[in-house]
Amino acid sequence: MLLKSKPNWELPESAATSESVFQDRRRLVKAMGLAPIVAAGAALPNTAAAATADPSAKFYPAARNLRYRLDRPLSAEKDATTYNNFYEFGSHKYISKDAQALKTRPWTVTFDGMVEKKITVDIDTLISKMQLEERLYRFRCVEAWSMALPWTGFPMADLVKFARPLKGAKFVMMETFHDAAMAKGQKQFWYPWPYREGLSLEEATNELTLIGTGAYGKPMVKQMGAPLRLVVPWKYGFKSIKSIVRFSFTDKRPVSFWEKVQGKEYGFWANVNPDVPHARWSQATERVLGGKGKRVKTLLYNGYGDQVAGLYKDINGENIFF
Ligand SMILES: Nc1nc2c(c(=O)[nH]1)N[C@H]1C(S)=C(S)[C@@H](COP(=O)(O)O)O[C@H]1N2
Ligand SMILES: [Mo]
Repeated sequence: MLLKSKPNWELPESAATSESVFQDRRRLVKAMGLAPIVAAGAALPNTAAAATADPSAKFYPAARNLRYRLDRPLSAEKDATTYNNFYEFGSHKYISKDAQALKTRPWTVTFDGMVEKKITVDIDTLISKMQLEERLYRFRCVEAWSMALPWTGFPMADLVKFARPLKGAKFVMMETFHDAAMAKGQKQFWYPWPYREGLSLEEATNELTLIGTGAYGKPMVKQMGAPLRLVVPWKYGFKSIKSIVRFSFTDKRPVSFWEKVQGKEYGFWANVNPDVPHARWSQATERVLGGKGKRVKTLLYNGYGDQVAGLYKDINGENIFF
């Protein structure tokens, strides 16, 4: 993000999939009794396929929670899976092939810091304890492009309950894997690996805050942050940390990855606001991915003010919008 984002003309221009088309495809998949491709692979008498199959595939597609509606068409799956920010695999958008090096099983998640008891749990055990649902959310990157996505996951509030933080905990720090042999981008020593992000506990337990385990009715693809990522739709995209291995509860505000790199441009709160420009560009409008260069007005809190504005009413003396 220190680099200028790619100019529009470098992007593939595929049309957005409308919600109804997407639902039809899901219905078709269901009617055919087909689980996603990985699960079908597991059914074959092929041990290699079985060994690499995603054990969580059986939970997809999850039922859609109709409380969360969009004001625009969903982004095409192809756009969401081929235009990504995942600096662990390179500091540009076209990392989807390289990201296939990410090994997502075995995968454990650790809960530590101010918790009743430190817990390390296998990802599939964790997922099996949670109720997965699908939600349609807008997504706004600080670089002023946006998408609309069908996430699958569970409320982060349920994860916090599972972790059993102590009364004095006020924030949760999240951490991505750190393995430079697997993720070549982590050889770029000038970045403060591993990627870290943080939320206040009120933010983490807000109804909108989702722990994403999938998208487009399937387990999360690697380039989008498999097997577990954060989804906070009212904040700039860099807050939505991918491929999480650790949740650490604390009474001190954590310093996030981009805050460490360039704190004057990428703050802790990073709530979307069209009237507060980034240090180097305006945030007033956004380029809709797959929208043939179309720009739309950016909404305060990315349109989620009803749910989240109250979180910030007592925060004084600092800018909650970058
Ligand atoms: N670990 C990690 N998480 C990350 C990033 C990253 O580079 N590494 N990029 C962030 C940024 S800047 C954005 S916009 C979103 C992009 O998510 P997407 O590729 O699924 O659209 O992931 C966020 N989470
Ligand atoms: Mo971003």
